[in-house]
Amino acid sequence: MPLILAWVQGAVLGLPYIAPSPASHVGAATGPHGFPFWIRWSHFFNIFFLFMLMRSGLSILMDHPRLYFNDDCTPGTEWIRFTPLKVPTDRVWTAKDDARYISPLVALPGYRHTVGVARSWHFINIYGFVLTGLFFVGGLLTSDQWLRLIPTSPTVFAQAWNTFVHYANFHFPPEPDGFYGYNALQQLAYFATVFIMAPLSILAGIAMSPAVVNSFPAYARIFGGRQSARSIHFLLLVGFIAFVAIHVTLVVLTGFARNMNHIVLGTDDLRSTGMILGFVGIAIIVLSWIAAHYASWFFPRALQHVQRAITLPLKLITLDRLVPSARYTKEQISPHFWPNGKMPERQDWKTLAAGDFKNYKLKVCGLVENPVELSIADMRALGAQETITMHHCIQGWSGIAQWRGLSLGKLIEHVKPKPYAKVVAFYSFGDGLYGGAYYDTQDIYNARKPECLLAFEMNGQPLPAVYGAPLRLRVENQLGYKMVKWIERIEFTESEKLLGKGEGGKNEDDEYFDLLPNI
Ligand SMILES: Nc1nc2c(c(=O)[nH]1)N[C@H]1C(S)=C(S)[C@@H](COP(=O)(O)O)O[C@H]1N2
Ligand SMILES: [Mo]
Repeated sequence: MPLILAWVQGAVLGLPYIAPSPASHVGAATGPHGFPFWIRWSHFFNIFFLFMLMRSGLSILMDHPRLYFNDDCTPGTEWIRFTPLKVPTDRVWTAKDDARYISPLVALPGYRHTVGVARSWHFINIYGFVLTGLFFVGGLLTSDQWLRLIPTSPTVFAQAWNTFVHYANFHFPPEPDGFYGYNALQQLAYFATVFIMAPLSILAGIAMSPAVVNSFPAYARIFGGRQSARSIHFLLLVGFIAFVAIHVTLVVLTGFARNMNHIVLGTDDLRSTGMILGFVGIAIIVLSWIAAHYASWFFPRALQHVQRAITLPLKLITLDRLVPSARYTKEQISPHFWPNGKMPERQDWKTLAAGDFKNYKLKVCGLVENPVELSIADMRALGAQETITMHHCIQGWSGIAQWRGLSLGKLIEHVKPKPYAKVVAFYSFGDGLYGGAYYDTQDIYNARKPECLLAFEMNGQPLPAVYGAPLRLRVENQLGYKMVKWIERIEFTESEKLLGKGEGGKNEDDEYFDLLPNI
């Protein structure tokens, strides 16, 4: 649309006049001069971190390759999908079945079912991206360099439009020397990238956190809801890709050697040194991608631990403090709720299922004064509680459902854990994707939170088999994989390190997921 307007204007009225900017007279300009070291280095690190985020983001996206503007993610309601598949309706189609392959040439690490590793990269690099951004903006605001990026007069919009008409008609407007200042459209583009797109990406990212959304649903609503936030996060990725493509093209077409000397060396001349060093910089960035793939395939456990070391302390003092509180209504319950996981194949579960779980007894054992075995009726007698919450799967989909069950806090009171019991482990009748019983853990602090339930009802009905009958966990400040379905027994222990491969759960052990996924 703007393109057509620009063509019509160019054809009818000719190209608009653009007043020469003061910056186009070399040396005569007042205002910011040149590119000090902190601009040049933050430019480099920004490329480095932005590409890490974009590439790992693509891997995360493809684990649930559909985007929605509604929170229930009903198949068919997505506004865009990156999978040729329609969701079959004649059989159970889990979110895991729906995950796609993406080439490691474009995504980090790429391939299928690598969301855990991709998230490690995403969350490690977000620190670098944010620190680089703060460093850069700090430099801008404490020098006169802010004049480059922040428009000071509303005429910038008219000038930017005129510049756009030139570009749209394949004509270069008179360019100021970027060493002294930018043209109006360039200024607006840089301003939007630094001061709108980057912060908005971070804020939309936070609007996908289960801890935030289930404590402050209103925060997600600023973005139009949790899935809308995911869509916006994606659209901003598209925005960054478009910016990079146009920016690089124009840098090349408007005096490549001079432009490269500006941003690499901080000089304003026509030597080829900047270009050569620039290519070295690009080579370093490409090598960093190769190194990142190497680490992903050969040291995923180390990567998982680095991510944990960097993010866990911050989560413990921020997101993990939030207490989820159900704030959804019955009307908001999702018509569709993606199932996930592998149905139990064990004979004892099948026998129990055939008898409607009347003979089911949950075993609670380990470091407790009062080990018990409880039927569903016993749990009801202990006192049932109801919540309507939003489920967040690590893959990206969400769904709202009502859950009824025994508060874990009450069970903890009832069984009296020993003082050195710190962790509660939930074992499933079902297996994980890569074999071996599915299990996961919670620290007692989270297990005691009011919304933490052992649910035996979903949306007013006994828990259906695919959703975890007879009993499943609900911990609303965390991601779905922590919520073990088809629970067989619960064990209190000193540390998650004593169980499985020691990472805190089946997915943590086998797919390098986070121990504490508040986001
Ligand atoms: N036993 C078991 N529990 C499990 C899983 C699993 O594979 N096995 N998958 C988890 C994941 S990844 C999610 S998102 C939720 C899905 O719950 P739902 O099927 O009710 O949507 O269950 C969790 N609990
Ligand atoms: Mo999940």
